[in-house]
Amino acid sequence: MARRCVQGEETIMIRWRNGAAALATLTAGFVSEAFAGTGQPSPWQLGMQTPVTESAIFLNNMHDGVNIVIALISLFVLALLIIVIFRFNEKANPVPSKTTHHTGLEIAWTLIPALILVGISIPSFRLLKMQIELPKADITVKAVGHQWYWSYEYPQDQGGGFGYDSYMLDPEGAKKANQPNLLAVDNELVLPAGKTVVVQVVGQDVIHNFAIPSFGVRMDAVPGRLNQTWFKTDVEGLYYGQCSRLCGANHAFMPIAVRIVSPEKYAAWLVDAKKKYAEIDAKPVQVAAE
Ligand SMILES: [Cu+2]
Repeated sequence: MARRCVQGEETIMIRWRNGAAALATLTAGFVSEAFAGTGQPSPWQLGMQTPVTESAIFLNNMHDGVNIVIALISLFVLALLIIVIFRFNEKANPVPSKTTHHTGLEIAWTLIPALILVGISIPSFRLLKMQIELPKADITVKAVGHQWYWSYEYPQDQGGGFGYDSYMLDPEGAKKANQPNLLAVDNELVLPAGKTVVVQVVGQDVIHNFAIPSFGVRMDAVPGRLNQTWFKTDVEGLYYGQCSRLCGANHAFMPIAVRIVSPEKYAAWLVDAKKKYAEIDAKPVQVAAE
């Protein structure tokens, strides 16, 4: 009888494992392909926006991987619960075991979760290092969060020397520009493809947050503190983000729009932008800790 039960359990476990693997593959496939938008959310989206930078790809893989671990653990616990419900209810098991300790089991259920966490922490710290360690910048720009808009500054020594404000377009303006409502802005942050861009992020009044999902970038804009983040993408296009720190009444209405263009187009844009925007004395700010 006991032998049959163990075999039955094994069959159940194998079935569960196969089912879980199929589900995980299905989920990962759907999440990363079918429902993701590039640079903006898409209707019925389930997963992250399509990643276009190295750290965003890493971040997405990490997210999908951890999701699979979560799914497997949840299914395992569910399977244990189902086994307990059917095999150890009062009818099926009228005389319960009086066991209170099982050393092997206690070591296992301490050690295995700890090892799973260590396993997750290794890629997690690698990702953190990738995001925190700034590579040598080809271009440095400054993003300043205000209640409730962003302003961008291009330093003099990189052909810039100007800055401008970036406000959300009203619904009619967004429609006219054929861009999504609540994400479209009047003046986009224009940057070249294939270059390492370091963004210095600071807040003018309260704490804002400079976040662009497709770049895997999310950095607090704190008054009196200069934070830095970076990205590099080869994919030209328009990428939207939003202020991601509650900053007041119009927090939801200060989107970020980054247009990635070819280096040639960027050079041409710089010339035009210099004429268009009033000159300011923008220099890359040195960080005391560096
Ligand atoms: Cu804000």
